[in-house]
Amino acid sequence: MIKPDAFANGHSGAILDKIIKAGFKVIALKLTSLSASKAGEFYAIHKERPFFGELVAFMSSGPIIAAILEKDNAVEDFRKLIGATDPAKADEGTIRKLFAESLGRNAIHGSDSNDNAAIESSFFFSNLERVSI
Ligand code: FUP
Repeated sequence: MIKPDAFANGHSGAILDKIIKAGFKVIALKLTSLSASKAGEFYAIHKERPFFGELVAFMSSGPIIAAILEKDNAVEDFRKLIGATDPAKADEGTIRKLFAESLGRNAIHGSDSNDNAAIESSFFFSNLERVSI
């Protein structure tokens, strides 16, 4: 998911270009926005954390781009491509290093396991909205 900061700052095209050039196939793609309620549902795992309110407010503050990506070893390779959660700690050349504003406004989300990738894909997309490649 391209987050509201990266969308608002005009980085969506450059981010998608890096993702495709890194070998990921786009299986589904959607420009949308999250209500506070949907953002809270997406990040429910963090609901007891002190930053939850701020996270929900940010994630519902503007458009996002959701995508399903396919590649061998996709979860691990995508997390390498996006870099550490805090852009100040992200490696040079990673998407968060290049495009994120801060820990809370960090440009992009990537699923952290195959199981969560399946859950998060179904959060945004029906089967009709996915291509088979
Ligand atoms: P990541 O898997 O890299 O997206 O990171 P987490 O699941 O740990 O965190 C989800 C989001 O919560 C981050 F993208 C940004 C936000 N967050 C904060 O705002 N403060 C923190 O201390 C940790 C996470």
